[in-house]
Amino acid sequence: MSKAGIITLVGFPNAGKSSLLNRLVQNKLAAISPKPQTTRHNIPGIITREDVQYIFIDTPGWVSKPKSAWHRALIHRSLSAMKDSDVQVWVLSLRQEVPVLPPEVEAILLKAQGLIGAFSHGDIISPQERRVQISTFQTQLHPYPFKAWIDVSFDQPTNTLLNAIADLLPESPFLYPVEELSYLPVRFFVEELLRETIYTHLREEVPYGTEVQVTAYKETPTRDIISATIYVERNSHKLIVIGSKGAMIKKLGIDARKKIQNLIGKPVYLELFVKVAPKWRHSSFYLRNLGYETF
Ligand SMILES: Nc1nc2c(ncn2[C@@H]2O[C@H](COP(=O)(O)OP(=O)(O)O)[C@@H](O)[C@H]2O)c(=O)[nH]1
Ligand SMILES: [Mg+2]
Repeated sequence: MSKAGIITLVGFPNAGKSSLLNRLVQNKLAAISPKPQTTRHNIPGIITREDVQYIFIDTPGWVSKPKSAWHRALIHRSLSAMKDSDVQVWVLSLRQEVPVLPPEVEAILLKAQGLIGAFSHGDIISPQERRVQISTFQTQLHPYPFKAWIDVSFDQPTNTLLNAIADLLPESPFLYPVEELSYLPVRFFVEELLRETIYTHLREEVPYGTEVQVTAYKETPTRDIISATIYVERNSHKLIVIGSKGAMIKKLGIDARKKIQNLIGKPVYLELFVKVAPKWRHSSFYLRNLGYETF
């Protein structure tokens, strides 16, 4: 009998969840950056290996001290994915302290049926520090029902993790066609790549205060024509995103277009607009329009 199920990648921001998703599915699905809150959606990535189908969900991650309606919406997204999953892979950066968990996260983890601890960032610390950190995590997190601990840092293969997950997945027919990589439309991944580009080129508060929406996507035989709007919180940020004589928006467009072309394997014409949505991170009106559930 085949196996199939949903595996959420959970943990604090910057632990390495999105990097792990991309490595597992061998594709760039999730945006990655050294800044927190780069991931804002539950991002599905599917792989099928022999008789096991893995439906991975990368999540935005937990925020210890939510400061806005937006933070609360991000936590809610992460929690709802966790509740619906067969296996939870908790990504723990060996560079970070043992974290204090938000109570609602702790409650779910304590009852988890298929919890795996996955270590990251072990490749950039000394071997001794790596061993010590791993045993510190294992001791401090012993109340949680971990079924396995696996080092998935960049210098380690991901096979061990895939095998450990397979042991925990239920018997089931495949839920998606074997060659399917994701179940979300291309425009979703276009937004993801645009956000990564913004996080790469803009500094300080500006990237957190931006949100991206693809407003039109037209496929033609020779190329895809895409329009997208970048929302910013303030007029001063709009000027930064556009840049002097349009230099920044041009750079963003060129860089994002390359990434999108790589993903879809076809030339792209990308048109970018910048709009001000005042305080959207605190406004349930804007949050709902941008696809967040609000509370
Ligand atoms: N050296 C090293 N860097 C990592 C590892 N995992 C993630 N990173 C880096 O850590 C940063 C945050 O990673 P990301 O996947 O976006 O974390 P997320 O917020 O949990 O999704 C990025 O700069 C990654 O390149 C790892 O195992 N080793
Ligand atoms: Mg991420």
